[in-house]
Amino acid sequence: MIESTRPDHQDKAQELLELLLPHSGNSIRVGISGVPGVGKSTFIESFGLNLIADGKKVAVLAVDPTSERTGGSILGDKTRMNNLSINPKAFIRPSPTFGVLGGVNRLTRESINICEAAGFDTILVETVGVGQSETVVSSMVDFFLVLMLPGAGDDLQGIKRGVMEVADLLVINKADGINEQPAIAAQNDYTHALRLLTADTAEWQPQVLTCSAILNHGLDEVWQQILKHHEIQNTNGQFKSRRQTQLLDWLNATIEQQLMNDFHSNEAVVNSRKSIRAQVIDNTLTPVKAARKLIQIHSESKYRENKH
Ligand SMILES: Nc1nc2c(ncn2[C@@H]2O[C@H](COP(=O)(O)OP(=O)(O)OP(=O)(O)O)[C@@H](O)[C@H]2O)c(=O)[nH]1
Ligand SMILES: [Mg+2]
Repeated sequence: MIESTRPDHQDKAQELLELLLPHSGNSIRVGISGVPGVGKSTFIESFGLNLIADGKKVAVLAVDPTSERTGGSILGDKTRMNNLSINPKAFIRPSPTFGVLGGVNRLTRESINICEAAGFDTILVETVGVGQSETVVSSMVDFFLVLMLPGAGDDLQGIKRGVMEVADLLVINKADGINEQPAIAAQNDYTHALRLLTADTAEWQPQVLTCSAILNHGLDEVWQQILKHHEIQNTNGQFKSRRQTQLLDWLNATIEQQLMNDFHSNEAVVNSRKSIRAQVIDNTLTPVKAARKLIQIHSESKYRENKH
């Protein structure tokens, strides 16, 4: 229902979500990012099965920054999550293809709430580490984990500054076989790099761990970090305030998006826009006055609409 673009479905979906609100929120939300091929799906398969063995219920969602444009979707095949995808304690939802009203961003947030109401206590949100997707995902989770490759640490080329800033934990995956030593070298390099970026006084110092998703090595240490972070944030109140900030950001983003859509699709605005733009280009009207004029046209048209 929430994936439907039909307006009546949308209304129903929002009613449903409202009913579910009191039952959602009780989970740890973890974002998992990393370049294509780093082993995100393999990691989630092993990690998710460990959690289930520990008595948890695990939901896996995906944010695909490219799907809105191309219609592609990560997690499309589920082939790297063979056992997890058939486990009754797991729910895996691929990123929807394009056409979702308000975008994949909205959908993932709403899916998180629905999964929580359905009793999933651990939500894993997978995203490919490209473009803005890290920022988007880190703005909807409690903990942001970045998977890295061994060897890429030599000159730190593999990591973007923006990612370092949102990461709560870096994990060098594929630390097995011939990659075991390079993984430890990368761990040292990233540890030094992170120290330069984070203040000594910060209550949470992001660590760098190594793991092998395929051999299921080192994954328990990752979970321990998540639990430790959760405990600290619960104690100092940051868990609650981070979630509140996220809700308000979402509210603001939705308002902006809906107002912009309404404005740009307004017939009166569309009719006047061309000539007003021309005056701006001609330097006969300042951009600010032009904007005010268009906004005025929009309000007047809304006023007339309401009177009818
Ligand atoms: N040696 C080794 N190989 C691994 C490990 N984890 C994943 N791989 C392999 O790396 C390849 C990519 O793994 P995926 O789990 O599909 O990676 P991904 O990050 O989900 O990739 P995309 O979905 O394309 O972004 C596969 O061939 C995996 O078998 C690991 O811990 N060790
Ligand atoms: Mg994958």
